[in-house]
Amino acid sequence: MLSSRLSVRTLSFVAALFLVAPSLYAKTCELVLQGNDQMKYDKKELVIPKDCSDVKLVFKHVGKMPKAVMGHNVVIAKTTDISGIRTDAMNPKKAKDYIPQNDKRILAHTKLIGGGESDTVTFKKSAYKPGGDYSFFCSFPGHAGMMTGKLVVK
Ligand SMILES: [Cu+2]
Repeated sequence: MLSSRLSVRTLSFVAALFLVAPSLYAKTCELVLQGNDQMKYDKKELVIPKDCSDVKLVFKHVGKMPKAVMGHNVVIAKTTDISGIRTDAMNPKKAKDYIPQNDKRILAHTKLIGGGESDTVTFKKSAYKPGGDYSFFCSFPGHAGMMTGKLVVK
């Protein structure tokens, strides 16, 4: 009698876990972006779906030109912070590979890559406000004018 009561209690506990589980479930959403030798990304917009807990950004340089000539990266920040980051990216005292170091305005970034290379970065969606104004761009000198897009957070 005691054991059957226990098992009913255990069963309802397990059932409750199943009900709670979906909201605790970590989901990594994958975004894929390409850059090429024509100084262009293949997308003008990246969208982070609502139900992701983590975001994995896969960035591929599909060109052939070396990093020193046609290097690309992806830097994500609030749109209002981009002009300041671009300025600091050009300052060799502050930046390494055109990424300002220890810069809290940069929410995520890949490394700088050349043709045929790729880089992946994973970050938490919780750092972004749904509906916020975010952009991604390439911080290689002279590229951001062509290589900028909007990051939409659902
Ligand atoms: Cu670039």
